[in-house]
Amino acid sequence: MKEKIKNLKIEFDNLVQNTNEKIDDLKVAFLGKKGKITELLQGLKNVPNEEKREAGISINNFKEYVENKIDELEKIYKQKELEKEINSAEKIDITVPSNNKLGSLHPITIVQKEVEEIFKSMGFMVEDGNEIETEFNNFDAVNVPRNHPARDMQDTFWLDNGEVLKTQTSAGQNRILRKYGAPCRVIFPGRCFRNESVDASHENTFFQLEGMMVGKDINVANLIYFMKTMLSKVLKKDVDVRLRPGFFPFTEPSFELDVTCPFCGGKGCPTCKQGGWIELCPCGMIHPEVLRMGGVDTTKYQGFAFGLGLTRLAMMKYNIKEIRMLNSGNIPFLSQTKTR
Ligand code: FA5
Repeated sequence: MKEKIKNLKIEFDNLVQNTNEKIDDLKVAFLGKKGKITELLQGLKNVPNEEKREAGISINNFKEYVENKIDELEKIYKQKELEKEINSAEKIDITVPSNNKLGSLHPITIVQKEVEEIFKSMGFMVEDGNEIETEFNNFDAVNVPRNHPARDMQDTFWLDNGEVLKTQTSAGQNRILRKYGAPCRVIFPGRCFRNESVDASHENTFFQLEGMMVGKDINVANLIYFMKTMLSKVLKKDVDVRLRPGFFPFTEPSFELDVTCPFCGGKGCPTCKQGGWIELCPCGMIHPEVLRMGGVDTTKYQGFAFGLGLTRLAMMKYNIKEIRMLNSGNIPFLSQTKTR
């Protein structure tokens, strides 16, 4: 047995010298189920009893030697592979002159900036919002109690920790009211997410721009004035607006605000489905419960709020018929709106 082990060790050492990265073959040949070490172990039964113990120890020592050597070879092989990868990886030559093609702003960003400037000129502040919101901010704080059917109006992406991907910019209302109190004029644009089927005019990820004005004697006429002024400026033509009754738990009364179709001027065309009006911006007078939860004294103050569909507004402004183009990352399409 001793002689056998000695010869096998010589054979193994020779193979290790010339393995040429065929480590797996070596492993199978020596450590595999039908490998040479298994064979040695099976041969133990033929060894005289008085030599069995010593032979067993020798085989195990040899096995350990082979295992360690193979481990070592595997480590060396991995290191070599890594070095190969690093050396062949794409190298960036920072000395090559640029082709001068700068990126362009996304159409939605352009419209967002325009709307922000218009509202700023009317005394509004611009705030940021979170994309992950607490259930409280997204629903409870805007008067949508637990188990209320209104929670089903928006298909929500829930996170494992019970928070949500913001379904509406209205989720920022409570935080803004607590931060600024009354009176205040604030807009807060943001990305929203809804777990709904995507089609030419619905995305699961889109932008809204929320606005709130809280003060003394604020009424629906103020709401109409600000919306009309903003939309005329963004669309660069005089537009009329009209209000239709709507329902939102966080506004009372609630409205759907329509704008005269900017493509046909209200005469009727395929875009407005011949009606002459396009639905653009749900809005209403802030529900007293929402103001109260935001710490505002409702005996002194009222306010209006609106939730402009910013993605839809960008589509209208640039005559984009397919909403999916906006999230497509298609550079030729996105760079058509030249402004930086
Ligand atoms: C809301 O989200 C309310 N939070 C708006 C609001 C704010 C009302 C303040 C009153 C006061 P709604 O679910 O209708 O409402 O969405 C508002 C706008 O977001 C829509 O008019 C539409 O322009 C846009 N929008 C909604 N869902 C999608 C979608 N899947 N893809 C693209 N735009 C969408």
